[in-house]
Amino acid sequence: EDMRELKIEAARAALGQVTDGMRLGIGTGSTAEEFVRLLAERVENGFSVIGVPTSERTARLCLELGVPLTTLDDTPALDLTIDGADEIGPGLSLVKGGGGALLREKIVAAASARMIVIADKSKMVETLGQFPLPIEVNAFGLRATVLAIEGVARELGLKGPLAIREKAGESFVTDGGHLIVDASFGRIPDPRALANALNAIPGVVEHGLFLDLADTAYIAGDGGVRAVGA
Ligand code: DER
Repeated sequence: EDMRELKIEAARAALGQVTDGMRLGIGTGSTAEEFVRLLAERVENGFSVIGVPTSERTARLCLELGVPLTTLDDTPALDLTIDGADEIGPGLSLVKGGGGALLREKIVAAASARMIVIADKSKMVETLGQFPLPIEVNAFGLRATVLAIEGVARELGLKGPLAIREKAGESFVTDGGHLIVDASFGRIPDPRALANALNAIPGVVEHGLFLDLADTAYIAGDGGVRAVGA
């Protein structure tokens, strides 16, 4: 099947977990957008949900398709977040941030009682790190922050180029006004140790290691969709 079909199947499986009246966190990326499209159909048929979008991009799609939106200020406790991932590793550890929305995605996921990840089978990995790890950094002191990231990586035996994410020849700027450093470590054997070390760097706003956040993943493959537990 083509990739889009797989994303739609994973999204449809997650939709089955959404019940009337739920307060949702709505993810970012092409798979999450298939979920928004399916959710919008249910809303058209009288389903009542409200959602907190994890990016301006997702917000625009929800507005266009009629999915009712709210904010975390008005709705600080969410029932369920549905989002994609760039990599899904052991214990449903995730690398996220390929779409640049990792800060709002993690804030929304952390405010939710449950998090379901939807993905095609290509996202499943034995060890995280093949996908460059997105690290959201404050623009102030960027070079010092990059040095600090290199330092903690070296201490953890991780090596690999760091790149400031660009878009159309300029530095990519997130919805939150920050920059993103993509770290190509290749393999991250101990994601928890790296997450803790990155969290201690003042200039690091957030990173794309989502650990102990996802409860279930719906993975679409050739034989259909399978549910993977944490
Ligand atoms: O940026 C993100 O975290 C997205 O969820 C991304 O990781 C998945 O995007 P995709 O569904 O388009 O692969």
